[in-house]
Amino acid sequence: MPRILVTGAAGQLGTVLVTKLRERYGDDNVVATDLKPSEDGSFPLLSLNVLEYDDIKAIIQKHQINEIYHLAAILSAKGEKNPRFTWKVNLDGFINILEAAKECGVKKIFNPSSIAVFGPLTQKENTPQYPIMIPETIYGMSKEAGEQWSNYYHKNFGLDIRSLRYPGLIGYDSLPGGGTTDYAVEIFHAAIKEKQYTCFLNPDTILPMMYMPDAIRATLELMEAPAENIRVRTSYNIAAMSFSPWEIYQEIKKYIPEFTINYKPDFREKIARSWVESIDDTSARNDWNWKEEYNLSKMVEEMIFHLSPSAKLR
Ligand code: NAD
Ligand code: AKB
Repeated sequence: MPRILVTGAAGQLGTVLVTKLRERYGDDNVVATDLKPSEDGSFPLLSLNVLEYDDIKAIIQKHQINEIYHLAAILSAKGEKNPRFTWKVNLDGFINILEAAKECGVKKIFNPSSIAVFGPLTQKENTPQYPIMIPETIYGMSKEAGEQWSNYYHKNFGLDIRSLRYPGLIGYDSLPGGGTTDYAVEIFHAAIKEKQYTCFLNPDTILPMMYMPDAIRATLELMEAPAENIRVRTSYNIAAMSFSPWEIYQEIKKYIPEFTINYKPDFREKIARSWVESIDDTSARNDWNWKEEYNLSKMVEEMIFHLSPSAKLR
């Protein structure tokens, strides 16, 4: 039975992932940690700052941890406000996890990466597994460097580190934490509550996205795949859908006809334009049988249903 440590567990992904991990492996086998308590206090959380190396080691030893999901990070938009600190949390924090794992004999680690590793020189459509990667945000730089550190610790110290380049994640039971893709969650809450949304991206800016249940399933399937199947030790491309603000608006309007949108692009538009539009995830499909379940229309239907059970469904 795995004994799991989750860092950054109170965030958008951690909130959902911890619940799933606990369903699967039992409450006592999943130690959730973060800087702060979870927003709704939905599960017990220990305090852990990933910049505190000795504290990481103490938690690993005390709870006999043998697997780590390292989610703690500062995302793309928030990261641009304080680049040096973002680099420190995202990269030094990850290296602390790697070193503590090596020292304490923890062999298996999940380290999420992101489509933010791509940059303006990357092939924009059907982006391959190994394209040119010169990211232009500090978040993307830290994630790209983290991928190289994962590969290095795997090759040199035998750590079984696995990773996904998540697209923007969209879910109904947690809020995003300061990214460029946050609009695709905000738009649902605004559509249901205010019937109006001001989008910080242009109407035609296309980004890869994924519905949270697909992201959780991908994570668990990757982590449970036989080690010999894992042939990418930097991070796997993974895809589900791609759309623009205009396209998701049209889809939501089918359920909330009075919903209106306007556009006031800010610095996040430049970040989004530096990323890619669609992803080739053949390696993930071949190596551990990845397949998405949700496209744009199915995701929108479920989001509206969960956020507003009284909304009129087709
Ligand atoms: P989030 O911002 O919602 O949560 C991150 C959590 O990390 C927060 O709860 C924060 O308190 C915590 N944290 C920050 N600094 C910390 C520190 N020094 N020590 C301990 N905890 C700290 O982010 P998320 O969306 O849940 O993302 C989780 C992971 O998935 C991140 O690594 C992120 O890069 C990656 N990812 C997320 C998305 C997405 O769309 N949500 C897409 C691609 C990759
Ligand atoms: C962000 O927008 O920063 C994140 C991500 C795609 O990594 N959602």
